Amino acid sequence: MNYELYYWPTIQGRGEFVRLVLEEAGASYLDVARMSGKGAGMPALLRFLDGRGAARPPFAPPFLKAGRLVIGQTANILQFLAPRHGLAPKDEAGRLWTQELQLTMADFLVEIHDTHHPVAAGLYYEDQKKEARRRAADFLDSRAPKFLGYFERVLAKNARGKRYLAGARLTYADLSMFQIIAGLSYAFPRSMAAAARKYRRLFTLHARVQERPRIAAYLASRR
Ligand SMILES: N[C@@H](CCC(=O)N[C@@H](CS)C(=O)NCC(=O)O)C(=O)O
Repeated sequence: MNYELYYWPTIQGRGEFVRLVLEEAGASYLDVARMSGKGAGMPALLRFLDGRGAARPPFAPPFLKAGRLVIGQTANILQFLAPRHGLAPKDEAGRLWTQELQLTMADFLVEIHDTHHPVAAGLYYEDQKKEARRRAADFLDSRAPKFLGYFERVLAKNARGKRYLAGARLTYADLSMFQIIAGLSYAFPRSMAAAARKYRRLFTLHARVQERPRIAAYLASRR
């Protein structure tokens, strides 16, 4: 299947969680808003948001077009894609657990985002720097350790081995955790350098994902 990913063209954002699954799967996809020409670019993305592009319009990017399906909400997209490409557990309990981890990462992501946009998502970081400083301090003191500590424990408790978050094999939750650690390290380099000594399993997972041949090729590419 030829997938079409729709996401804001100039940032990684939530689109990156979908890209990582598509890249690890070796799937064929178009990153539509980053393309130019007829039926591509921002106009193509906006058509869906203003309701012209689909009978079931997504609220916000990312969304994925797969044949006639248009699927919104990051965790929902991943839950659709991953089993089709061997990136989700086969049993129901394993699938539910993987999706639970993904949704907890989605909660974490909102809090990460809000460190730079504590007053309003629509305002530039530069317009809310004072509030961002306060929010980031609390985030680094209490919220980040709570989330990171939780995921570190999940890795330690995995009865099927300590390499991945859910079960014995790589799942979409591991790809997303790679991106969470990468994003946090970009946003908070000093705190995350210290965190690397505390949350060793998570950082090892980040390195393990980064070294996977398809992910390494993707990270080295212009994509
Ligand atoms: N819960 C949704 C959130 C989607 C979302 O907030 N997308 C952002 C970009 S990462 C956006 O464009 N939001 C527009 C808005 O909230 O008005 C998901 O996980 O996909």
